[in-house]
Amino acid sequence: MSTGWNESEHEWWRKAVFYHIYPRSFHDSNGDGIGDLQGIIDRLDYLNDGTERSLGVDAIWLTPTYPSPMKDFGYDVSDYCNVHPDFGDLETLDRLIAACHERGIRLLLDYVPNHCSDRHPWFQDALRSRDATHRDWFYWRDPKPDGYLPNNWISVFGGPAWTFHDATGQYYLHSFLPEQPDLNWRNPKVVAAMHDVLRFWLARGVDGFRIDVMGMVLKHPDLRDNPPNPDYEIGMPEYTRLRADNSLNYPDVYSAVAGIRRVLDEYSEAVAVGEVFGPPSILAKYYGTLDSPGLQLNFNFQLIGPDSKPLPWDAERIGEIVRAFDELPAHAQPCYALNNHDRPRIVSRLNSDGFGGERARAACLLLLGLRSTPFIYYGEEIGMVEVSIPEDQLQDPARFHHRGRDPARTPMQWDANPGRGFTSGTPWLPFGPEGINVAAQSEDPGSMLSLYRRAIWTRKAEAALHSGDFRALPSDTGTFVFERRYPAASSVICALNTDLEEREVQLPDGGWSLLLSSHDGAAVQGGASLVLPPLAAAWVRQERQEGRGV
Ligand code: TEU
Ligand code: CA
Repeated sequence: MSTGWNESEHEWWRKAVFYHIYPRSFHDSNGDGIGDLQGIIDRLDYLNDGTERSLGVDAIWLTPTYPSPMKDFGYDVSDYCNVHPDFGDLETLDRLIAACHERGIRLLLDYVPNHCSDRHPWFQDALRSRDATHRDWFYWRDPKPDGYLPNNWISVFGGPAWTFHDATGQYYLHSFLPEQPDLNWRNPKVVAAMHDVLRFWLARGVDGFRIDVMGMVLKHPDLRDNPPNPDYEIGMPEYTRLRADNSLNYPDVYSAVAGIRRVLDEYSEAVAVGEVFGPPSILAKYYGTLDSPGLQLNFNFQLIGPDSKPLPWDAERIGEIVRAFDELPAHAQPCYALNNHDRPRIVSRLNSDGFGGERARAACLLLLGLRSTPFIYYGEEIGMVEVSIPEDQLQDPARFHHRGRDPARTPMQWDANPGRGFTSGTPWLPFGPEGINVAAQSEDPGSMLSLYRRAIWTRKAEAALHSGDFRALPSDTGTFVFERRYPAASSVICALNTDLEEREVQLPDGGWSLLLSSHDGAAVQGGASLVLPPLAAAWVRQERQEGRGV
């Protein structure tokens, strides 16, 4: 079975297409309504069986599968080196690793360094007394003289970032829920213990990690107040009332990043992708330098946009974002995602005029056409939508979007059966519309799933797409056009029309032919111009011509 890449390639992740699985919602193998690791094993052939009948992804990232009270659905970890019984056990995870590797699929786990669960033995010990062994593994502060909070920080999920512990008379810091106390990465014992967590999994054969809120692990040493955010507007999430100057991307956080990278480098092919927030100049720091490398990949969420304001589907805005990132040094491999488990799904996000599904098709060719390591969120490839969930069935503790994050976390829809092929029991969250499912789309050449499959396999076959350089081309309003060139092979131009009108794009030099398009009606005329229907994207290809200038 061949999946396309040379297995031992050190920087395999540069060419890879990643697939992000929310394990609770992928496939339930035992009928308890909760997706599990065996369920993922059962569905691996869908992800990549070595043929173009499968999606063809090269790597998978699982959101947390560790023991957890599930207050934040696994981002409250009570044991970093085990598996939650809802998902299976260590033996199931070992089998998943082996089953992935048999198919040439790499497996990334989610590493949650900033905080653990209040049920973690470290925090339970810290609660015992002020001189408990693990007390300074967390941030404890006395009340201010007036009895008030130690600083003005706001939890990302709302409310103060401090909770008072009566028995020991101090506050502890939690950047998220009170049940998620922040670990003190200024304590070398915490760093050593958390580095050992990485080694534990890497030694078991895991290929790397997505790292949760990497930019929070080191804060201002004095935990200084954050300044007010002048751009805050009513209706934005409460935590954005303050700028996170002293709690996010604090300048010495990059030393913690470099330390994590050194551990990864003990295992030659291990990779990490950071969940980081900031403009390209900040993201650059997480990549580090060639002399002092940071994480190999860091998410650029700008194509999704901030919590309060999703990015409008606008060619100029998209082009600015992509071009700005391209200014970074070449080793800073871009890493774009259009969806994840925290953000409204793209089909619904861009649907104010009812054309969200059309935009999502074009977005597929943008995501897979960019110079980037693309991440696809489960269900994105079948156009899953935000599911409206009755108030009494909502489970997510965070409510900064209208209905929290549950609408983007509903079970994968495998077929139109009552259990959607996901479960034989009652699903932990309600299903979306039954018509959106894998079975219905598998054999339909016009479906979203067929488009994703073709785009992924085409990308694999085209050096220009998976390894070519990037060059933005001048183009008319409403369009974003760029070229991917791979010396001595071919060039591919990716053109995006975000307008509701047809557009014609001039192609340099001629000799272009249509490779793939999101919509019927896209056509190359005379090898030199490309007609794009409203809201469409297309890839066109040219054999490398000797002597063509830069
Ligand atoms: O998210 C970090 C984070 O800051 C998000 O809460 C983000 O602001 C928001 O969800 C975007 O809409 C990570 C995880 O991805 C999230 O699921 C966890 O809840 C959070 O960390 C705490 O671990
Ligand atoms: Ca299950």
